[in-house]
Amino acid sequence: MKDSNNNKLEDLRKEVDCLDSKIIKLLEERISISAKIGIIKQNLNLPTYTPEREEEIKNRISALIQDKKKLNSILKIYESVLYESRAMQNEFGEEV
Ligand code: PRE
Repeated sequence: MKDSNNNKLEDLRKEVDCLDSKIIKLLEERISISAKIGIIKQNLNLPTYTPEREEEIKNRISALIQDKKKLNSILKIYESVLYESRAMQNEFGEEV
């Protein structure tokens, strides 16, 4: 029983590692694109923070989440993603 639980734990952690690798790749891609958006906004003299676009993103992802029990957690994660996206636009916009 203990052995089988240990094996299961190891397998599940491997799955988490595999998902983390994919998430990191996608987050890096998202940040790069957001930095490009940041440069265009700078050129157009637009503010980094666009609340109506963030609302649209949150509504869109809320509709995509199938298991509504996970909705609040995922929305919280997205709050951080958007917060950091804005910070990156301000910090690294010129480098991309
Ligand atoms: C982005 C970042 C900041 C804004 O407040 C809204 C959205 C995002 O990361 O999705 C990108 C962006 O700047 C934009 O779409 O206008």
